[in-house]
Amino acid sequence: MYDNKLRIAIQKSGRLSKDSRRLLYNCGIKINFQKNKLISFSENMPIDVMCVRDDDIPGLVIDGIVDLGIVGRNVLEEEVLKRKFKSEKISFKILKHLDFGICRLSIGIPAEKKYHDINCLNGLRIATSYPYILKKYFNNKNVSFKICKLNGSVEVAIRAGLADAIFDLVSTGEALVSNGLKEVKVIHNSSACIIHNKNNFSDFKKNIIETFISRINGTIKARESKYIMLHISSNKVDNVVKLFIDSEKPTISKLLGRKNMVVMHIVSRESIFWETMEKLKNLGARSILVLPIEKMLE
Ligand code: PRT
Ligand code: ZN
Repeated sequence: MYDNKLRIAIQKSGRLSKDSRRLLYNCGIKINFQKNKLISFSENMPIDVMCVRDDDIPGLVIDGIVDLGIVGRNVLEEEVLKRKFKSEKISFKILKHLDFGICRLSIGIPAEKKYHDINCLNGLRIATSYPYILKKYFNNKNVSFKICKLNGSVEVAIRAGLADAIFDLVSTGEALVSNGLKEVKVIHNSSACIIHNKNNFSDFKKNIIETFISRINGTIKARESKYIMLHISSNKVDNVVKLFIDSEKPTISKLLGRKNMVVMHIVSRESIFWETMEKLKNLGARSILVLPIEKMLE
């Protein structure tokens, strides 16, 4: 592998591709993505991006073909269990859990069927694209089942007479309902994550990875944080501070021409809800501004 460039694998097209590209963009990594090109190059950093099917990403990282990968934990876990089953060597580490691609792997059965616990599924045929995760769970519970491995259209497997139950990804649950199914057991929670191979990286690559992760942390923190400005009577400053216990100490300055009034600048670590705004107003705060923060580096 090249030592003078970091190679990152992301999903080519699908549910994670837009967010993965946005993440790179927000971290200041400019990529000139070319349609149908396997590898795209960064214009401003020594980084190449490989656009592939999500299922290939864990393997590319574990085999050391790319340095980093952005993939769902569901796909990662399935690949890891598959390799463990084959007694293959696995070397990777989750560098960062991300806040997109949030979903769960659940068991679905026909809506009219009764369900008490997992034993109700004993001996049934279950359709899934995730046989290893399913097998691990059922083996731990000592429940037997038959597998119907499908790479897509899992939710129609029961109606097509291929299976009695399904084990599939669920986000809103709409797909289950529209296929006459109900979710009876969540087995695995998932979201996207960044993984890397545990191989020793050169100092050069280590530096780029550190910068990348620190920028991701900065963008995530910035997204959750808000910048607040308000005018308040100086004897109410302590009451305002108490409303933002997790925030750093505010900056306070004089308000020109208004004795006993000050301007407070606060960086809040969390979203500001209407309730907090109303509490501020009740304390006598005026000209309350809540602004989004674009980037934050600490
Ligand atoms: O072509 P490639 O192999 O790269 O893509 P893919 O078709 O295998 O995957 P893709 O793009 O569908 O999903 C990529 C990843 O997104 C998954 O591995 C998960 O980590 C994550 N993700 C998040 C989801 C969902 N949410 C999701 N809802 N993946 C799939 N779904 C499916 C779900 O199974 C259902 O069929 O979307 C449908 C609608 O879901 P509901 O519950 O919102 O109705
Ligand atoms: Zn896939």
